[in-house]
Amino acid sequence: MNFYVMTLFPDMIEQGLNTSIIGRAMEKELLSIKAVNIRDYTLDKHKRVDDYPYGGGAGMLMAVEPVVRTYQAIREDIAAKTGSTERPRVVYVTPWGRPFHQEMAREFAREENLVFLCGHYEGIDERALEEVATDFVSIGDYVLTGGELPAMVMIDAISRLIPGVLNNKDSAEYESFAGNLLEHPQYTRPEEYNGKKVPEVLLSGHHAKIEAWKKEQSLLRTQKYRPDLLEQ
Ligand code: 4GY
Repeated sequence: MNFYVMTLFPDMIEQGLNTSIIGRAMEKELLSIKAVNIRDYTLDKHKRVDDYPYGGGAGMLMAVEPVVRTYQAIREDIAAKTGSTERPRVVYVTPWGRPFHQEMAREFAREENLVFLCGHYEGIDERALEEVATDFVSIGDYVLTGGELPAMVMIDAISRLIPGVLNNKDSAEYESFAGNLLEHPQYTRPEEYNGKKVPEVLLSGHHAKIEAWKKEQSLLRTQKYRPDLLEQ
């Protein structure tokens, strides 16, 4: 999978995603992440990418031209790399988008190329969104200073679903949200800490009992913390 991120802060994307599991997946060429600086595509002689909103209001907006030109450059890159001239899905990350969830991550994980558009300031000229965006997605009901963190959140969630990214074949699905249940409590050594013992059943070696315990604990945890998941 090839990710592209249209951003004014490419370092943030590169620094944030080059470590740990995602970093190793890039080394293994299971995925690539290209952060494209929107400022490189402005035609303004002072390299400005923002301007005042028509009709007034607080703050500045990202102008249409640099965003559309960045998008065109990405399409050329995709064509050169894969031969594909299809329009890639372009996700605009915004608090007014559809709420991101695991099922959406699974759907995006099937794309060959996926583009994220990160806004800053007060947002982006609507005509740029009309030209390039295909999906509008939010990571939650709060307002951040830019779209980079949400884009990174989504890239992380999508990447771990790409075959080969996690070393354990089972781990991508057998986790919180897999069957609309939260994950059971987990323990590693030591067997006792501060008088707290690891639940007996986990040391029993009795696989059927262990599975039953995990199921029950998942259910209890879901009832306690996310009863809404059980109603779905
Ligand atoms: N929450 N989910 C979010 C966000 C910041 C101004 C548009 C969110 O997805 N994005 O808070 N984004 C704003 C900042 C431009 C994006």
